[in-house]
Amino acid sequence: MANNENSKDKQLEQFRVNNKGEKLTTNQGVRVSEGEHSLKAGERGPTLMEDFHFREKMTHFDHERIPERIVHARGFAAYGYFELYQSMKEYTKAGFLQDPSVKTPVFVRFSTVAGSRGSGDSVRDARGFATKFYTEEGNYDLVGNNIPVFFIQDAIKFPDLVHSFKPEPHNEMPQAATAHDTFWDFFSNNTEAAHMVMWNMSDRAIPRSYRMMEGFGVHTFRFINEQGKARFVKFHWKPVLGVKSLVWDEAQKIAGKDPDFHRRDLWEAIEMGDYPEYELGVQMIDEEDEFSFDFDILDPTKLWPEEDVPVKIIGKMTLNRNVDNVFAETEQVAFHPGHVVPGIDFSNDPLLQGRLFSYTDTQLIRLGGPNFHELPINRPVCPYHNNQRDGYGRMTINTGPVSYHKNSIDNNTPAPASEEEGGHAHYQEKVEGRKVQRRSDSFKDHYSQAKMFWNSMTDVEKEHITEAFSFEIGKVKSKDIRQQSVNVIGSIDAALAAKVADAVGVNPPKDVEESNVTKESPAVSMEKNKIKGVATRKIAILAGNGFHGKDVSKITKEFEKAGTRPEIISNKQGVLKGDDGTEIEVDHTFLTADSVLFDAVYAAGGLNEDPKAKKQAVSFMHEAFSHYKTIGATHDGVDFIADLPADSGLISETSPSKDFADTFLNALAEHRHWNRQF
Ligand code: HDD
Repeated sequence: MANNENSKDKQLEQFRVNNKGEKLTTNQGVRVSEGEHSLKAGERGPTLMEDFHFREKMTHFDHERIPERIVHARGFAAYGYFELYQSMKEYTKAGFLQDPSVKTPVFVRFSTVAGSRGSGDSVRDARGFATKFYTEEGNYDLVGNNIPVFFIQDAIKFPDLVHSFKPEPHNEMPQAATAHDTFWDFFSNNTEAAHMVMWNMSDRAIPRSYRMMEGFGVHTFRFINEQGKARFVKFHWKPVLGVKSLVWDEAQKIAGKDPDFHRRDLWEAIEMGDYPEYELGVQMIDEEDEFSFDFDILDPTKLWPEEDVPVKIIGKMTLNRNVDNVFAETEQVAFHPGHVVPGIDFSNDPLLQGRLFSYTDTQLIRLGGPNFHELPINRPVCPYHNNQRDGYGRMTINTGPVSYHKNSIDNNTPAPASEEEGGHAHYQEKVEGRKVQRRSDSFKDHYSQAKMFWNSMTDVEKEHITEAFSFEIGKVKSKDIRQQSVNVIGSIDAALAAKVADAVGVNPPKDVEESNVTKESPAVSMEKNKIKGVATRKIAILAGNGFHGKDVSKITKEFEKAGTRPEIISNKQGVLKGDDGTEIEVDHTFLTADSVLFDAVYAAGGLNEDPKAKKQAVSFMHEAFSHYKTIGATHDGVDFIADLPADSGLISETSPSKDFADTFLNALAEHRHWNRQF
């Protein structure tokens, strides 16, 4: 049976419940006649244990919370589908990668890594990008991040890494941040983290939107085709809208103004029909070329430069449906890098090998037992049959006496399938060696790709990385750790280390050998790969009564036509009247919105009469300017930006020309105007 994009949705339908219009019952289905008062001995007397409705309601409530994920606790998810552009038959026998006419349903959960479930969305952190493909051959999970490398090389160090970036144990501070002593102590003593930390200090770690970031499978996996030929493979997600980020000051303010910034953005985009899209790319290396690179392709702190191993775009994922219930779906979804289908297999990357243990283990405690695969969100869309039985929360009613293999009673079924019948057979890689607790010498180089990343940055990106290091290490209380951290940076780039040292009050590194790598990989630079566009970007229109009705309506319509999302901000809610009687509904006030929540601002006028509103509008515009955003003003709105220096991102026209909206939109397509930085 060919899969289709709706097969998961159809399966979920049988679990959906809506209580609207129904009578209140207990979980046993008994209707209750009283919902406000517990059973008491006399109106002013004690509550009686006999009140089964009270007991049941209270017990259920007392158990509502489950442990949050140890990492990636804060996340948000959506449904969609994956479609293939071209058959990948030559490289893999994975069923969902054969036929471009098949659409595979997916569920994607995006997350931050360090923060608790209630932490802010816009913190500096890697973002999780976990995709569950509900294929006809079973679930395939691609559990990646928005950064293509990882902090450590061996999974045994994962608890150390996580302990170092989580809030410090003695005072549980800071929340959702690496800017503290233990993380930088870890960094300076575990230099394999150098490359990933460069990415973390870059603007990649403060994405504008989940819709505007890349995803990476990080590890080297294997593709295996029908003939049994294997190739090494790395997976990439490339957002159709391009990769866009916030600026650090803005990100920090958003964490206060709207801690739900990224989940709201994803939710609203899907509700409005602006479906996020990501193309799937693969990099492949023939097994014969395993040792042809100046790094070990099994080392998860290394990427395969896209200039050397091109990314082949093979399909596209579209997210088009929000969840019905965040707990049931987003919270209970259980990902696992070990959920693979025939045609996809593992490599010996020691980080991946350890992950293969950790994920089931964590779900057992988090989801309370071994039957979490039966939760609606986790069920495959194809049937599954085996002799696993019982355990907490078992939902399946397995009939018949047989729960063992081999058996005569059921004619030796369920029986393993041959490869021809679609059975997954582990790739028969030849392995030999002594049992050792050592790391290969080929994993020893910690700095070359960190330096390559630095070499690949534009001046603007370098400046942001320098500031990020200065901020993070500047928050470290121990001067020794600040010094050690700067010394490690010195092994990447001496000039960068000197700047950070100056900012954080320690000495530039002495006797530290700087990496002499000159190689660049332009593909890792956001700025060099900028995709210009305005679709789905949010424009704040500042307006008050008396605005120029004709001009402002025309400009707003042009903004909408271009696919942007304009919203009206004023000093109070309600309806605004223009000079010609045009009416517009206010979306937000200066109290409920803020410039950091928008991509651009247009001051349309009408607010000058009220001195307080004028002040708020001026500060709104100035803040947007300081975050390098596009600013436009017409009519008396131009007064708000009178003292700002002219540049290509500032469009001020008292009587707007017919090109005003176009000029504004072209400037918005640039995303930010970095010339203001220097
Ligand atoms: Fe992990 C969750 C991604 C290394 C152990 N990881 C988790 C999630 C993502 C990643 C996206 C959230 C899934 C969701 O939304 O439910 N993890 C990665 C990547 C890694 C990585 C890209 C490196 C390449 N992880 C890693 C290691 C270990 C773990 C080395 C342990 C050996 N990860 C876990 C976990 C989590 C998890 C503790 C917490 C919640 C969960 O699994 O379901 O098992």
